[in-house]
Amino acid sequence: MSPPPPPTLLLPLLLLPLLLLLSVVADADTDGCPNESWMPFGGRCYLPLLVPPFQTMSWSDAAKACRTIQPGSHLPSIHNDAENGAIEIMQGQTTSWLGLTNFTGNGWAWMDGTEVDYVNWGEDQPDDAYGAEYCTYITLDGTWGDFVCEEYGSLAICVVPAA
Ligand SMILES: [Ca+2]
Repeated sequence: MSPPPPPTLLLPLLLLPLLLLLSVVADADTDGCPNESWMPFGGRCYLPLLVPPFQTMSWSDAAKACRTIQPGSHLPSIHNDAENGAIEIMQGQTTSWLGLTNFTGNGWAWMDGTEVDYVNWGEDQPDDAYGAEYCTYITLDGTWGDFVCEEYGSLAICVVPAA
């Protein structure tokens, strides 16, 4: 019969199952997001719709796709450089729609009702170049442009507040 392990080894041996259990629980944690597909960032959860049939689409189709995939989710509002940079990374080699619209002609408003406290317009934007540029997208370099809403050309990134 072997002697019992010294006390200094006993404690780690007893803690090991507890640590394993905690790591499993941590893996299952979605940081308040609907599921593991959503990326937690800054108290919100992001889901780029990158797979077919969700690729580039019109602004209204993108907004609808978000509502369909997760009730309460919407196109992103952006309030600082960090959020702008995160979306720029998530969208990869495409552009994506933002939740910033000017449907009423009375000024730009975020669809989630948050204050327009940050903008990152590209040079000469918004320019309403086609006369009905009521929607906004984020370009490959992270700057924003106004654009025709029904143009099929940008990605949907859905956002929902973390629970
Ligand atoms: Ca424009």
